[in-house]
Amino acid sequence: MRELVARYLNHSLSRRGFVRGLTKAGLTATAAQSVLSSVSSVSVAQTAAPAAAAASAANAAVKQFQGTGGACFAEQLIACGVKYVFGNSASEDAQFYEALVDRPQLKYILTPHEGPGAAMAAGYVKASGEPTIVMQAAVVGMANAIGQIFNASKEQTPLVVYSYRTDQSRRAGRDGFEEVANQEQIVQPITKYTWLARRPDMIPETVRRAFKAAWTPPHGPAYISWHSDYNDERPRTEIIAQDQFDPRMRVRPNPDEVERAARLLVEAKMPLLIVGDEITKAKAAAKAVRLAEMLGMPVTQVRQLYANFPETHPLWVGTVPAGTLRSQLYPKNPDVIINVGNKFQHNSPAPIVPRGPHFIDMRIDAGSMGNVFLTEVPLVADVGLGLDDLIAAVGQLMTPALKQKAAERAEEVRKYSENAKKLRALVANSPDWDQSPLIADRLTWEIAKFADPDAIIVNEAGSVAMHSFDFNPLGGRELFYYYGAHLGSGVGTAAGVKLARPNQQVICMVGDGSFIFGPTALWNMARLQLPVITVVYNNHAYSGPHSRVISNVPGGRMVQTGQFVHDYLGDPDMNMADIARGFGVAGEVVQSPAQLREALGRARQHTVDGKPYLLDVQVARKGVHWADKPWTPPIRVAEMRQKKV
Ligand SMILES: Cc1ncc(C[n+]2csc(CCOP(=O)(O)OP(=O)(O)O)c2C)c(N)n1
Ligand SMILES: [Mg+2]
Repeated sequence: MRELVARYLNHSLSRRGFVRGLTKAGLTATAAQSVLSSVSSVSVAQTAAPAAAAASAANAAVKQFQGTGGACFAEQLIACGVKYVFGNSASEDAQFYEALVDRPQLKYILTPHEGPGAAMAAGYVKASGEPTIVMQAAVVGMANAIGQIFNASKEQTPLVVYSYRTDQSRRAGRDGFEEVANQEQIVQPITKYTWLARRPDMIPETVRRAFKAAWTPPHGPAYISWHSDYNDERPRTEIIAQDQFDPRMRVRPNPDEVERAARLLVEAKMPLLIVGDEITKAKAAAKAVRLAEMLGMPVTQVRQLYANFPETHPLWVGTVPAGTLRSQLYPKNPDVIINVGNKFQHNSPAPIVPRGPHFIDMRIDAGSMGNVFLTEVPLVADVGLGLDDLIAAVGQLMTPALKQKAAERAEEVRKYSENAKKLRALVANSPDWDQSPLIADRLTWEIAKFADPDAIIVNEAGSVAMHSFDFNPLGGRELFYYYGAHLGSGVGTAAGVKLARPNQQVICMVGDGSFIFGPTALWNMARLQLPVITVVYNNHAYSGPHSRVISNVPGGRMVQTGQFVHDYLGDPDMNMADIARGFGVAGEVVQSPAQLREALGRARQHTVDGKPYLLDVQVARKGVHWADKPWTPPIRVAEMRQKKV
């Protein structure tokens, strides 16, 4: 009966055919008439809405559409502004692929593994600010994408993900092929919106809700799904443009709080600005600079995805070294701290901002406010608009005496930051500077010297310190850091970033361990002609986990015996240039600093010619208790073999 109702509602069955079907199914003529009248009221409501919409010129953005579920899906994606679909083959999406043939504006990029594929989509979203969708085959494909959905959730990336349910609506619940109960709930804790559409005609609305949830600040991933047979049905439905359902949450802060914040800032002895990713997302770095300059206020950042303030600016005092502001060398005792756009990742029991100083907290992510810090001065706002208001309020209060005070403070900060810059440059004085294999700091320094003034650095280089780049969100070098920390994102992210920004140099710095979690995006670079330079810091090890294990069990048996089961990736050594070649990307292994410069030259030539290139740079293992040839567990099946087969 359910099928009859669906066919009647989507106009593939006449009234007479519907009643005949019902009586055949065993209903009496009266019961069949009663079902007809209740179903007809739904049908009238469905068709009345389109009629009203057509009458209204203002509603031109609402389009009536009838086609397969797959075509409805494609139509709604186009209406959402999607240009690229990142997918991995899913046979039950056949009608969607069919719909793409005559919709060339929707371009499908096949990614051979869902993890790097989702990273590529996320990289594209982050670098372009444009919507996209990632799709995979049912739960089997979704499982591979979960790591990147997790990253998107941590990084607040508006990534929309879809996979159908292989359990079709008429056989679900029987533990069928690729079926898992409550598939969509697997990702619920790491998405802003998770939904299973219950009818084919609900596909576009479900897609719209996913885009609305993902793209309403604070951003985050959304996951949608439906029974795969819905893709084959032919519902009649509405397709609606994105701007018609965007709540346009670009909000200004509470004016009373702005006034209080301005007063605290101008009266502060030593204010401190912490910048966060919402600044980059709102393209508000110039405003953050303006506020800092008005007040002669030093600026810092704790762990984030982007570099949100020009690192060459004299008010920039460097990133907080050890997670909490207590570890900050300068200023030692700020009395007013203002956060603009950082949601804070607390990695120790102590709050990042200590209790004591006044705390002004400006961000759109109200959900992350008031959890660890007190809401002394909460400025819930789009940080671009919030900074506008705060700059205006501070401007009103600035007397000549206060301006003088700010100028003196700016001079003090400048002295500190110039000195800190000199100290940072001492990295090149390391006694191991010219050694082969290279020390990681030398490699980073060489890349920084080589990179274009507006290069984009995608960094997933494990335990490597970032220095020497002088990132500058105001048109200089940009950083995409692996904040989410599910490894295997770097190469995919770099591919997506290059797709979004073809006219900027993109360099991917990646640890060997991280690289091997997700190299398949190299194939996308080769196929799409994405000239990214990938540099692998190949220390044949998990250096970070090595050091962290020792700090957890400092004098234990592992240290005494040198038996670390978890950290050595050599024996045999992996050759990343060979792996790249297999994906159609040229590259080479680099042993020494001298070779590196020449190799970087070849990398540049390849990218100028439109081709990606990979450098597998041999990097020294640093840190305590590394043997030259580390021990590996003596599991050798050769000894167990009795037959030479
Ligand atoms: C998907 C995933 N698996 C495991 C980890 C745990 N983990 C953190 S760092 C790391 C090793 C990274 O190695 P590499 O990229 O070579 O950097 P290195 O530590 O050598 O600098 C691992 C396995 C993780 N973060 N993500
Ligand atoms: Mg490594």
